[in-house]
Amino acid sequence: MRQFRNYVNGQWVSSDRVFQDIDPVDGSLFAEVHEADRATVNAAIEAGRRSLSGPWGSMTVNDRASLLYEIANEIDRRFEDFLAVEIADTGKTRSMAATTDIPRGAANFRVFADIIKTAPIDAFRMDLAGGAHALNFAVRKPLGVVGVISPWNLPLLLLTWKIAPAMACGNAVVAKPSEETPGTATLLAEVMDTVGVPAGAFNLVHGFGPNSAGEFITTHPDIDAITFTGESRTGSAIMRAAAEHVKPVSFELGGKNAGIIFADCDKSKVYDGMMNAIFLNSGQVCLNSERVYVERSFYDEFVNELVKRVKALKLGRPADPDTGMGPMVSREHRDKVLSYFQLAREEGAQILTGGGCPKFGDSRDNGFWVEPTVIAGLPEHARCVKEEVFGPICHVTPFDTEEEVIAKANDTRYGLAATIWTTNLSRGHRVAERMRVGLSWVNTWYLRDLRTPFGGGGYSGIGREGGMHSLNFYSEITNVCVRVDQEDKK
Ligand code: NAD
Ligand code: 6OD
Repeated sequence: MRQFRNYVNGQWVSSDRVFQDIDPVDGSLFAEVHEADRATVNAAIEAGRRSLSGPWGSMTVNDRASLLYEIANEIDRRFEDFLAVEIADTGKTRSMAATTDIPRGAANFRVFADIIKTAPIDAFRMDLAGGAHALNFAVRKPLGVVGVISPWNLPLLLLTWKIAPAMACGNAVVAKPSEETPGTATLLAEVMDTVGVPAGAFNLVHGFGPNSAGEFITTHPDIDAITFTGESRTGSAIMRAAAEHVKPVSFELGGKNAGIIFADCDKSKVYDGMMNAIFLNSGQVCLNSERVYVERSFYDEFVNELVKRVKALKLGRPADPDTGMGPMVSREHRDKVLSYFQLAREEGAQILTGGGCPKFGDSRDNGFWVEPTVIAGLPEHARCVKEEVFGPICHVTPFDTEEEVIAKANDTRYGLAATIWTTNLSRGHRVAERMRVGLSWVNTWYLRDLRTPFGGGGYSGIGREGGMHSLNFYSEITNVCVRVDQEDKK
């Protein structure tokens, strides 16, 4: 049986407590995972601290950037290993893992290597009375030991999205991947080992949240910052833990995102675009549109075509090129999504398609599948319109005016993303800017330039990462102010 172990101070660490890593396609056992106890997490944090005054701490920016490139190249070299493990952990389609998850895992290291090498610093000259002046300039230093806690939906992509800039800035990292998807994080530790990342600069611990590795990291007084992606409720628990020792936090949390379809949208693009926005990764992307608003004159046509396409979506094995959707990541998550299908019925929704579990007549019946689902007819205050499901479901509603749809889209405690479809250029700009979100897309969705700010407000998060925003979070910036007199006193 494959074993996923902890990686601490450049050594592989086993545990006598192991938990199971299950393949969600058919419920089979894929691997055993070694849960880090408190002593192992403490050792990881201490190793991180020591690395800052060892070879890792004395590397130049250029040397660090070269090492990040080597990590990216090694991920590329082991592409097929990463692909196989990511697929076994998540059940996602091979096409998605091969075009998004694994290449982005490598790209995150390259992008932040490039950005740190060219990152500007603030500098201000201040003239003083009597002809003297002062020169102010900012010095970028690592924060110290950063705790990285990540979710299961885009395991390698989201872990490296935080590890790469943290390491680019010279921090040591203690990373905890989701207990559901420990695989590619373990391969990443192998990569760090292979390319010679100094011991202690990167540490990996496996486990759960409360009373396990997640909590051991977030409550540790010697962690200098916490960067977290996951559910809003977990963010709230981590924020309480971080408050005790006044630690900076960067949070990328949940969403209940709106898709807005105007009748003048490009009909040759909107269906593919919205099928992706709703169902990519089986609806398990924080940016997915679970609320779809369609201008009334186009509503019937749009909904009929959407439902036709959803019915044609093939639920299949990851390697099958015809597969359009995979399973939910776990039994627990499948049950949560099914409970929302049930709630939709109780709230009086019309189920336009889906709403149940598929039957395959083969081993997939032991996996964690649900049907892609479209519902309609609920009032805006219904729980299914307000709460994040994080599954392959959307609620469709007609609207009449731009003002009305902006108000409805913004009527949420979340504030992550929106996608707007129109051929009216001014309207596209206008509506995008009025969305109360961190990310507005027009005539596209989840198109990413890694230099841009990424994140959300309200229940969707705290802060922005991406490009210089990441560097600013993962750095302690010291302003140095030097007084320069016009002449030296004799
Ligand atoms: P989750 O919050 O259950 O778990 C995320 C991570 O936190 C896991 O590693 C888990 O073990 C750990 N954890 C849980 N409780 C903890 C605690 N008390 N202390 C420390 N660590 C703890 O989230 P999930 O189910 O893995 O992911 C799905 C959620 O993530 C959805 O809400 C989704 O919207 C959100 N998400 C957001 C973004 C974004 O960029 N905004 C990206 C991906 C996923
Ligand atoms: O693409 C990214 O950088 C990113 N953070 C994506 C988040 C997706 C949420 O599920």
